[in-house]
Amino acid sequence: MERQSNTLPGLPAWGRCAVMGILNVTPDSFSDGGSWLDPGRAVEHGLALATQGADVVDVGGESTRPGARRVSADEELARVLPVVRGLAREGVLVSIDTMRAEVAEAAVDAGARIVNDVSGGRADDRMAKTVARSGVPFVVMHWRGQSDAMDELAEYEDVVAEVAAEVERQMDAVVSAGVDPTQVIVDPGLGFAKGRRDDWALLAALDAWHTLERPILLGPSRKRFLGELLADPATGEPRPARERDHATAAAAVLAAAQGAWAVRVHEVRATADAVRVEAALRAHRPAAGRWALHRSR
Ligand code: PMM
Repeated sequence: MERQSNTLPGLPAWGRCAVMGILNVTPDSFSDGGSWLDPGRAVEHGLALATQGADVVDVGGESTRPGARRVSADEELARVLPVVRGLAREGVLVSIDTMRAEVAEAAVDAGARIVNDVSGGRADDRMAKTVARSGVPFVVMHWRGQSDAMDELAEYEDVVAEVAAEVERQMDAVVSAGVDPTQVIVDPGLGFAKGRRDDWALLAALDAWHTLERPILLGPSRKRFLGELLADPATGEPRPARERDHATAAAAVLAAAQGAWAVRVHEVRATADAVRVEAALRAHRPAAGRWALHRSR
């Protein structure tokens, strides 16, 4: 499958899979909740992620872990705005992880340059028009419902085909609302209304997503499918979230090898190194895509 150029208007062309570092300014995210609630500490952590190799820092003020309840818009704004402003002032490329148009608009005014909406514009009808006005790239992730209900919505016959078709429909919807099609980034939404087997199937088939002709973002970081893969053999308990970073880097490099535009991760350094290894390998491949070895007999 022909891969699209992986460039977006107004953003750098990294020439490899980009790394989006996660900065959750929340008390309850599943793996880093509570660590960065203080705005000063959050900005410091965002700067550290950039130093470790994050090309983008994704700031979120509302947890989307399975079962999570929503916070008010005021609370979300109070959490994210000082952090977005502080990082943008330091020259960090910031994306805002929000399902609210009001938060997206205020964050772009504060310096965010990408809107990452896990609902792809479905949770707030004003989102697509707001993003269209702002003119920044927009992540349309696969989403079937809010976190307190999403586990029951993980029913598929052919997860790869259905998830891609639903994202394509949502892409059409946001473009009808005025979003420039060249600004859309697509994301299969690992862990969102997905079972463990669904996540593996989506990662295995990421290459097929190039039919959508849009840059692909993938968020495997510390997710349940990795925890279950690495479960304790004696107890069957999933590996704790903070001990899933090596597996995350491996999943990230597999996404990069399938042409992902970016991967979204908590622990940046390992993945930043891994995507560079993938890019170097690609640069050393012959144009025809395979080596011709000549046997002497
Ligand atoms: N996953 C989470 C939050 N935001 N955004 C995108 N685009 N893709 C994802 O897979 C994604 C996301 C949940 O993970 P977290 O609570 O650790 O941030």
